[in-house]
Order: sequence, then C-alpha cells, then structure tokens
Amino acid sequence: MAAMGPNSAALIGSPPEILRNGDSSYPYRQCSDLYYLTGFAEPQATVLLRPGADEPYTLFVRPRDAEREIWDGRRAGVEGAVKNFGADKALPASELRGNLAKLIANVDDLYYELGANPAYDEILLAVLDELRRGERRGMRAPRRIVDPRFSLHELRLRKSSEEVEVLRRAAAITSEAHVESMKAAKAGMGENEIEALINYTFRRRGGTGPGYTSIVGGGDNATILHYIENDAELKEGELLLIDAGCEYAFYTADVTRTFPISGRFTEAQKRCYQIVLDSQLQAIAMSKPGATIDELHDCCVRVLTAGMIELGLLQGTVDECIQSGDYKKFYMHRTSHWLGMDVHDVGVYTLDNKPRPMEPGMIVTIEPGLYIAADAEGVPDEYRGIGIRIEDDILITADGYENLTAAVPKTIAEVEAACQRS
Ligand SMILES: [Mn+2]
Repeated sequence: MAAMGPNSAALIGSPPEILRNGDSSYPYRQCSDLYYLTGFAEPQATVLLRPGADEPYTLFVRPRDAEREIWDGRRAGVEGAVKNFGADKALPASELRGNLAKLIANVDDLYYELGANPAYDEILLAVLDELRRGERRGMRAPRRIVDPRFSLHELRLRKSSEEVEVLRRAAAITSEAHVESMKAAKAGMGENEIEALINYTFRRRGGTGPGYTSIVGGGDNATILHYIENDAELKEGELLLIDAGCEYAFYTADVTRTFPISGRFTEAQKRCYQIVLDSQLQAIAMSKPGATIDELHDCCVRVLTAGMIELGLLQGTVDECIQSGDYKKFYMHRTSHWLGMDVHDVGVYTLDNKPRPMEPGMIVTIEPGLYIAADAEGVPDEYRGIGIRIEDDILITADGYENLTAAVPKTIAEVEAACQRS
C-alpha cells in the first residue's frame, strides 16, 4: 500500500475453480499474488486495498454455509477473514459487484490486472460504466488503470527472511526426495515408481506436493526437456534425470539431478557429466550482488561449448561455436530463472533494457545441461541418448550466495555413493 500512493485502490481476485468433469474439480491453488498479500487460500476470494481509507484492507470471501461446508470443506467466512487474516473488513463474495463502485469511487489509480480473469474484467467494466454515469452525483471513475504486477512482483522478487526460511524447508524436503530416488532406482523399475517415491516424500514431509510437474526421464527421455510421461522402464547402463521440486507453504524448490541407474557412470557418461558440473560450479561461484543472470548463462555456455568441442560434438573454436549458435544443438535453454512462490517466479529480468543486477534476497536457479539426442547427426555413438542437467537453488546474500540445495549429492563420487543401496 505504501507503493501505491494514498488516493488509489488495488483489486486482486482469485482464479476460478476449474472443473475436470462432472462435479469434480482440479486441485485448487490460490494465485500467488493474492496469497502473498493475504495468506488466504480459499477460492472465490478478492482483496481490495485502499491505502487512503479508514479500513484499507477489505476481503471478499465465501461466507460460512453449514450445508456447503459438509460437501466442500471448512470456510473461514467473513468472521474468520477479519479474525484470522487481519482484514479490516470482510464481505461475502457475492457482494463484490454491488459494493465495488462506492469502494473505488474517486480514486486516481486503480491497480488491476486487466485481461487476467474474464469474470473480474466483466465486473470491473460494469462498475467503471456505473461510475462514469454517476459523475454528476459526485462519483468519479479512476483516472488510470495501473498494472499492479510491476510493484507487487518487485516485492515478491526480494525474499524476506521468513520467505527464505519457508524455501529452506521446501529445499530440504526436495533434497531428501532426490537422495531417496538415487537410493531406490534400479533397472527394471518404472520411471513412475520413482515419481511416486518423490511424491510420497514430498507429502510425507508436509509439502503440498510437486511445485511443477516432475520430470523423471531415463535414458534418452532425458533429452526431452519437458518430458513428463514418466512411464518408461529404467534400463541398466542408462542415466536417470529427475527435475522435481517440493512446494511447501506456497513456495517451491526446483532441483535437477542426473544419476546412473546401475549406480556407476560409464566413462562416456562421466565425461559429459563433468562438463555440465564444471559449468554449473563456475556459474554458482559467480553468484553475488551485482552479477546478472546473463553473466551466469554466458559462463555456462562457454564451459559447455568447450566441452562439446572436446567430446567431438562440435568442430571449431569455442568463440566460433558460440558465435554461430552451434552449441544450441546440445544446450538449447537458458541457465537461470527466478524462484519463489512460482517455479518460474515473477520479477522482470531486465531494467532499462539491460540485464538486471541481482540483489540480496533474490533466489535463482542455476541449471546448465547437455542433451545429445539418440538420433543426433555427426556425434560419436557413445554419447547418443545422453541427457544431463544439474540444477540448484541459489540465494543471493550480502556477500555472495548460499546454495539452498547443496545437500543433494552432485559430484560423480557423491552421486555414485548415494546410488548404493547399503
Ligand atoms: Mn528450473
């Protein structure tokens, strides 16, 4: 509210519940912006902030309803919204349309994300019309509709110590799931069994579940970047790539490890793995306030490209292969993204058209990879079908960084040791 200015209002609503079929809904998750502001997880919620008003914080919520609660679960209701969520005032969700005009009349700036949710757009357009027609009675429509995302997402981008603590918990649960997977995986099992083990670990430790659809790809399935079928059989001598992160209390970790299903890397796998690991370690070492995500990416591209040449995947010098973009045949994605409530978290990546310097409290992933398709042309046979990615979650601190997911085995020796079922 301090960022908005006194004569303004912000309206942020929750996404609709989506039916899967009949009367069965997809699991509901509050939108991160609304949860960030309120801690309120129920559907059909709307937050209205009016910094200049006597009661600045209004929540519209589903009212208590004994009959509905038998079917759909407990509700905080308007009483709970005030008592447990700190709202100055709470009203039933059904009263939003009827009250909105007088609540936002005469503000200069209305913070509202147009186009994100058609049901709210419809209400707002009707209310704006009502206000314009009411001008002779002293009701004025907002002068400006302002996208709330920039100021709100700048807040979400810089994590408070409380948020970091929650993410630490998500990271710890995620680490345990990766270690359990290394221990359990063996030839003959299905990728689905490992996915089940990951989900079990997430839930058992109090996480909501995966913060994004887990990728569990054995062999050349690991060369498909967003492989989520997770139903093939694990085979002796192949690698297993797992990209899975636990969501805990609305914050998600995002971790990838790649390990040998048989417990030992082959020599060819070791060579590929070490290149990816070297690139990741160098980029992590560069993480500090002032560094940019582009610098981390360039660092990884350089190390990976040198490795590709060494392996005989590419011909030419490192500069030539970077210049031509040839390296993208085997490393086709970016190295980092913001991490927080959303796996690809909010926050702009550039300021004044330049890569933004990182600051303490920001969290980024660093996730270089090397993907050699089974049918790649002009590559030595021993590398075909190898897909490797290594990803950690890096908190930028005042004097550098902290790797929140350092507990997951990562060097060749550590990974091989973790794969042994003692
Ligand atoms: Mn990631």
